Amino acid sequence: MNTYSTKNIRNVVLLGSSKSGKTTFAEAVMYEGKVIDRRGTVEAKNTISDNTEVEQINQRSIYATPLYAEFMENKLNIVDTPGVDDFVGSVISAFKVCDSGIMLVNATQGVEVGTEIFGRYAEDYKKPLILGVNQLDSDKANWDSTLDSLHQTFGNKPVVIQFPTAVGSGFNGFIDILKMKMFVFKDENGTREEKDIPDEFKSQAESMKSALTEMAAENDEALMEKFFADGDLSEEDVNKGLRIGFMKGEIYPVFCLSGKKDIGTKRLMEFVIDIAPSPDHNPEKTVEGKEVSCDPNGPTSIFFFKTNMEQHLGEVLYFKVESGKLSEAQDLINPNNESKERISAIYAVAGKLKTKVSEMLAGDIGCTVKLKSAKTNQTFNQSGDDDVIAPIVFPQPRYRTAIKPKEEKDNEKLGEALAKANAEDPTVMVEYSKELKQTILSGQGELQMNIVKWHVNHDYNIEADFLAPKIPYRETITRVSSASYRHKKQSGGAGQFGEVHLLIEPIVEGVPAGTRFHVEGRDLVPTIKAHEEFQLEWGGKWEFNNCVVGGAIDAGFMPAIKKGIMQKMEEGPLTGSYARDIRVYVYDGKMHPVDSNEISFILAARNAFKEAFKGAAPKIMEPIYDLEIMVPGECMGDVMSDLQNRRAIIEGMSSERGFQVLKARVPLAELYKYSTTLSSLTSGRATFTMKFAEYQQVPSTVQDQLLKDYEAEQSEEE
Ligand SMILES: Nc1nc2c(ncn2[C@@H]2O[C@H](COP(=O)(O)OP(=O)(O)OP(=O)(O)O)[C@@H](O)[C@H]2O)c(=O)[nH]1
Ligand SMILES: [Mg+2]
Repeated sequence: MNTYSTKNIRNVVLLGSSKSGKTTFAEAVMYEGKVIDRRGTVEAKNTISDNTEVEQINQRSIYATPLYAEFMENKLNIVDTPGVDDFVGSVISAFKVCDSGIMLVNATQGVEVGTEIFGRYAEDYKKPLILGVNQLDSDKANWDSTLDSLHQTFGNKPVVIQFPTAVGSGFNGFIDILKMKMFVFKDENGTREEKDIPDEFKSQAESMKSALTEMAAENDEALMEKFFADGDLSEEDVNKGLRIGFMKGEIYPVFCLSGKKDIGTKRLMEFVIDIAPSPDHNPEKTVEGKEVSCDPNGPTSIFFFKTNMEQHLGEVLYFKVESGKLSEAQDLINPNNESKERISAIYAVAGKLKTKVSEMLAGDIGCTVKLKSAKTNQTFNQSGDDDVIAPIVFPQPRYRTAIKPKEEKDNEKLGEALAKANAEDPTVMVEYSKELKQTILSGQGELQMNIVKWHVNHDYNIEADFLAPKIPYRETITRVSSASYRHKKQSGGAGQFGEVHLLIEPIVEGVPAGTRFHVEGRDLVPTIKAHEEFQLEWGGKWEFNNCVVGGAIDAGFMPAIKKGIMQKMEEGPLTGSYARDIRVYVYDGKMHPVDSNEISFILAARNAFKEAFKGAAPKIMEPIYDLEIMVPGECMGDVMSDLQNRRAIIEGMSSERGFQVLKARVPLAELYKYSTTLSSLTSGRATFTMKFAEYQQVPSTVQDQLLKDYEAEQSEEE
């Protein structure tokens, strides 16, 4: 294979809702690029893109798959992505290394939620977008309504470059407004004929052409002048103006396609080579915000955007050359650990096909193997250069589950399998929660979790179960309370003696600490001799006040008293959850000249704290999440009534490009498998994000149930 110069590379992410036909279209691109001489199908499980066993079983893309085609003396790298937003992490990684996108829209459906979601990402990342109206050969295809939905979603950005002469089984070509020609396809292998536009379509084509020309002219002053002088522009000039609008993200050119019948593929590829930006238009930034120029003569720098375990190859790392030239056997430095690593082999990638090359220039995408320390999101540099490319930012999880091996002995191996799942898809997060005593797996959705489980079982031979994840409740108090406790033990030898009197009050933001209390039948105005505040690692805080006067307890025992209280805070008296937001005053106590020691005061403080806690109207607190749900208008009623059953508080509603956006606060306890329910309520047309907001007290009915559950659990364990 040739070495392609930066200017002759196009990196394009292939986007679209689930089943819009991305993988099938990618197959046609590979065919037109002569990478393959026969096209596979998703059904026959032999496409070049969906080449992993798990993708073939599920008949859908799960990973971002880079593919290339050598075409018109350029290298076209396209990255096929999954359409289900459980795998949005792959889409985000693909965006990172691509400079423009092709969004496929299924002409039988029009805009779907995936179109909307990935369209938003394209806008956020400022990547120009081409819209391919696909599956026009399908009986249910509808060009007009698909176009309407595109305008509803993207406003006046979609600009028709081609329109079909017929849709459904008769779809065999289209009128191309840029070329002012009709393209007719004679077979299902992309063989095309360019013809004059027939009379019946002439006036439509001409009026569209003049609108397009004017729109192209509007993007550039010189073009505008030319347009006014001549009343027309050459194809080259229209391309130029179109390109300016396209690059600014103001024009989304619309194309006609049938990926399955290879209609329109090649024409779209030509357009991409003509119009889409080469990688030097889109320089990366370092973590410090410095621009890294995509210059083949600069220092070598490569960024890893994907990791995958592959048969026969082991761990494969996919990279983009961000700057300079990468050569076979080149030594690079991993700035994270200053270690040197040799890039032993470089491959150009077309899914499972890997072609060994000797070098790659800035902007190109490839993969390598046998690296010791490389991970997704790392940068490797030529020695002397320590630029670190800003990492890919992955979304917050919105699905939680606990996972447990059927057999205890598999615990360690399960950890290994889950670490691999995280390496391959960084939106899969794994945490062993000491507090909940569960391995919590979180990510984007149930389907994604099932894929993790499949890998655990298939690759590691571990049988594992998903369990409902426990909720990290917190405990706190709502009123002042006091207690005293004497710990005394005399059993021959040295005895133990410690007595602690303490008072606790809730810490409430904005409410000052109390100054006068009523305890043990008298008024107490604490004289604070020492005050300390502690932020708790599980959220919230606690304060400790030593108010002991007259030497009742030696200051030397205060650390033991704090320790005792802290032990009880770690295991809340109500349900064993962590306690928080409590202010403690130790105001009296007793010592014994011989028997008092550390352990005595730890135990006295623990018990006094526990007693006081029980009398302080304790409450259980639960984590509350902010949800933002994007729903098609007609499903709004169902989504709302479901939310009401989840103790949700609706905070706002707005409409955005044909969808309703609902904001709500919902307790985590009510969100188990929410994404699955939402999907079934809306036939997969809604999506949402969730973010931790705060801890709030649970309603009393919920508290009663939790106390009962805890009691039952305790007696079971006894
Ligand atoms: N009629 C028709 N069917 C198509 C076309 N393209 C794809 N399909 C069918 O649509 C289904 C989905 O195709 P894929 O290529 O897997 O779609 P995808 O967008 O890659 O789907 P995900 O990877 O799941 O997001 C398959 O059954 C294809 O055969 C097309 O142009 N015309
Ligand atoms: Mg696919």
